[in-house]
Amino acid sequence: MTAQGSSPGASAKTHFDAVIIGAGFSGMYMLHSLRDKLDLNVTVFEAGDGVGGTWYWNRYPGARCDSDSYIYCYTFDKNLLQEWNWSERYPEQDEILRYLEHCAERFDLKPDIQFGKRVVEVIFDDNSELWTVRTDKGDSVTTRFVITAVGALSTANMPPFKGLGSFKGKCYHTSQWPHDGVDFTAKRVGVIGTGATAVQAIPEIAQQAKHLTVFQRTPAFCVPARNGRVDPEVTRARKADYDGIRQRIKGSFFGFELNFLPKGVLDTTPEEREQEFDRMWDAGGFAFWLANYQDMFFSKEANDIIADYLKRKIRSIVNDPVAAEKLTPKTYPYGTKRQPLDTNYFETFNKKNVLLVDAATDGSIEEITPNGVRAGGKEYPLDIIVIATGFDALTGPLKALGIKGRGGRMLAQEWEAGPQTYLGVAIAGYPNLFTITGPQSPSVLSNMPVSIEQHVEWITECIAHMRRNKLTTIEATPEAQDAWGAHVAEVVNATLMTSANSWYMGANIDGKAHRFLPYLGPEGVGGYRRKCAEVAEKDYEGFAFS
Ligand code: N01
Repeated sequence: MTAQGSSPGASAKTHFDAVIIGAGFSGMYMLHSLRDKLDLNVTVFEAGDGVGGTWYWNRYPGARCDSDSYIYCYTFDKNLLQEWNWSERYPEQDEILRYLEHCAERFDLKPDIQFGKRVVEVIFDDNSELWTVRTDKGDSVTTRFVITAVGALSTANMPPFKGLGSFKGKCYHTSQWPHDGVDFTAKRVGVIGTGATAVQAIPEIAQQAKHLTVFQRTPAFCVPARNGRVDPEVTRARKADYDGIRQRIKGSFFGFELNFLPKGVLDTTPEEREQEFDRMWDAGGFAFWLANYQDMFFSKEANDIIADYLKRKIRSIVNDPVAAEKLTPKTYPYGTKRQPLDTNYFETFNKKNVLLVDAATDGSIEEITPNGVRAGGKEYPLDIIVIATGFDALTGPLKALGIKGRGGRMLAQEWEAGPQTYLGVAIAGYPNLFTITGPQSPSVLSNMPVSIEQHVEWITECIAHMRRNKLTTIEATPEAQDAWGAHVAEVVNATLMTSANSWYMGANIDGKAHRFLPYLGPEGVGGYRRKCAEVAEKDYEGFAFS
């Protein structure tokens, strides 16, 4: 594969006003903002050979977005909103990638993106107050500002299964999928993991493979996606209302047009709530998760009532009662792990060519053998293993950048006990470094483009403020950072979210500190946006300038 055409000039320069790391949704808009609004001299380093980030890498079968397409896009340009047409409620990976390619062309971004270059070191010099950014291709450039646009779910979690290297067949992690696809025809396939990715991939693979074995460690509460073509009338109405849509999603809790029901499930009759549950189940998508009764995340009793509805659904779909029982979550409250959206996931376990190996009842994975996977003392022979074990979320991609701040302090070391940030966008001791959708910001608890646009616009205005006032550095104060960390913890500790072994908690990675990673603000992304605006209005309260 050849890298897409960045201009020869981009790699010849050695000093920039700003270096952006990553050319997905975040990095592309950041480049457009700094270069075209502030007229800065900017370069982007991108590890992939094309734009797209998440949508460049995750090409596994069934990969599509779980957010509704009409709001899973940039909203900063009114003409762009009018000219692009999404084909489906949840577009497939290749359609989103086409959209991002279109944006890259439309805003002429590629000349300032250096493809196929992975950043390996980002070091602050206390004397010059500049950063030096180095890549695996030998680049070394200096810059005033660094903006990480590396995504929250971009560092693959590849569990160190014993014997992994001995497998004689093919083995793929879902986030590093071959660009020319994988043919499962007549193959015995094993999928490890049953999170949102596997829930999308399993029904697709089962249709093609001779036999599919699913290795489940923890069952998932799934809700139907209810994907389908978008009615042109609906598209027209949305395009006419984009000003309203923008305003609603920006002020909402999760960046969707969804709001919790203004009452508790404990205040309803069984008949009333069953009707509401049916309505949400039939609507599909995130309504069941993010627009349910408002006590769902606070009361275990309320949560149990809601979870019971989903458990009954599993039993009604899966024919074999033993398989249904294995697929029924029992160890964590509903909604405390990311909601997977499915298309025929539970139905797939009714197929004759699909076998479920459940860690709790059949035994955990012990090793990968030359011929397959051994779990619970039994070997399952396979031709292809699909590893759908997720990511070292939020902190993983930042730790991998080799960031060293003031006095050589190392971010990866300082974050061993969990991330410390101010507003999830800046870090004390790391001047002029901004993290788009970083830990302790709403990030993965929101519809990502909404949070990305908010961060990009806030960072752009902050840098514009510095230029207007001839300021050289901005840095979060340790006091503001500590207070933010305490606030992030306090808010989430009042909910059930910390009771699951989720990747939100860092619990999926051996040795990773158990700390809730994103920010679940009391007023969601709308409240967080207001907080960030207030900080700026108060002359960047909590930051020190030089
Ligand atoms: O990863 P996951 P994912 N041995 O961590 C299991 C986003 N996404 O790639 O639950 C055996 O959720 C693990 O088990 P457990 C979305 O935000 C977005 O599926 O840890 N099994 C789990 O079942 C999502 O949440 C879209 O006990 C092991 C699975 O592997 C995030 O990506 C679509 C194991 C991993 O599930 C991550 O989802 C898809 C081990 N050692 C995903 N280690 C969109 O719509 C882990 N597992 C945009």
